[in-house]
Amino acid sequence: MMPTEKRIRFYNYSNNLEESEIVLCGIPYEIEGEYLPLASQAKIRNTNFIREASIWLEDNAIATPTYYSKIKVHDAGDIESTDDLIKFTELIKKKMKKPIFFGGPHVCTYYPISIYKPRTLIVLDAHLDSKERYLGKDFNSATFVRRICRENLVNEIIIVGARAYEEEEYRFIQDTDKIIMCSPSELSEHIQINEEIYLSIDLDFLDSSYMSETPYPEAWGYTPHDLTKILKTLVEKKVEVVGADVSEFIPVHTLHHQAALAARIILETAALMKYTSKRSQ
Ligand SMILES: [Mn+2]
Repeated sequence: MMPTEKRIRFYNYSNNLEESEIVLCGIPYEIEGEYLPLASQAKIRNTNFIREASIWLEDNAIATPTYYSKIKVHDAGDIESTDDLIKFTELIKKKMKKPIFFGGPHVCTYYPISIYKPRTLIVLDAHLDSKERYLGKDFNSATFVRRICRENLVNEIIIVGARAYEEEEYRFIQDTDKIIMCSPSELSEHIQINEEIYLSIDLDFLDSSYMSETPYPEAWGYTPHDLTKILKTLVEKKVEVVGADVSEFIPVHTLHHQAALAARIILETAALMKYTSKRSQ
């Protein structure tokens, strides 16, 4: 029912749940039955490939003046079903912890959003994920932003870095005043000081030359430096990050350096959460 304990813990974090403010939870790509042909080609589970890469990373945070080892993080293992994801997120919220979900399909963002209902959802993504239907279904990683919008789960959705979409979903976004599309450099003007946010990072936000271990890689994209600037913007705005995810990782080619980049992004997200947290100041 609850996430399983794994032998490899992310970044060797050994803190237990009670003493940690931040809780990591892996999501295997198979969870929603999405993109199974590609997922089944992966030679190793996405979450454990990232965990293994994380062990060898150095300690300094890049966007915030801290060290990863100073952050109390609990690795709760992997979620195995969406029912478990819902139950686990409810438990973490009740315990007033901040979750970071990693590796899984982007549709999984819907569940923590429906439970935390943050004021603002910030999505870094090459895509809009706002289609009416995709592959014959109205709920999956290409449509879930539209559902969050329709169900009024948040006040505002800011999509940063989108560069690949259909006319129909682009029009939907233009017609709603709930969703803003912007570039990384424009993000600052759309966020209030102390804003409560959930941060969702689809790894295909990065240019496909940096990140190809993702099911829908896109060129004309962004660099890790652009991501650092975004994180620094969020620090300047003193946002309160209630939860986050780093999604869409499939190690089909077992490219270690890309797993290491994904692991760094997870650690940077934890550092942002810790550094901007009102509770720990
Ligand atoms: Mn996406």
